[in-house]
Amino acid sequence: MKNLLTLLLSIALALALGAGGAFAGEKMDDMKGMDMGKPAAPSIKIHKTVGVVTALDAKAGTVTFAHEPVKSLNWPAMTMTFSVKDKTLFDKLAEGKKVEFEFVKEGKTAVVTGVK
Ligand SMILES: [Cu+2]
Repeated sequence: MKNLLTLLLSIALALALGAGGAFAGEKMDDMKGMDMGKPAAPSIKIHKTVGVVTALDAKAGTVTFAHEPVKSLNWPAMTMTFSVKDKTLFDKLAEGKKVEFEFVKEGKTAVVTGVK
């Protein structure tokens, strides 16, 4: 329980910092020059699992996975919809395809950050 609380607090903090950073235009520009992919706060935990794409909507930026359990979140296997902000990830997604993917939690939303 304590670990979960710590995780939630760090996510809340990271989101607060992230929201602040969005208004700091200079900082964002600096980040673009660095080859470090998506600007994600280091305290945001990346979760990994395997899932089969059951639906996807590139326009809406969503993908539904029937995914295997996620140990780092204590999630059982389930079918759920994820948000996809990086539209290039749709190149690697297709209905019925089984992929390894990574995601982060942003509040109640799970955002896919990588697809293998
Ligand atoms: Cu799930």
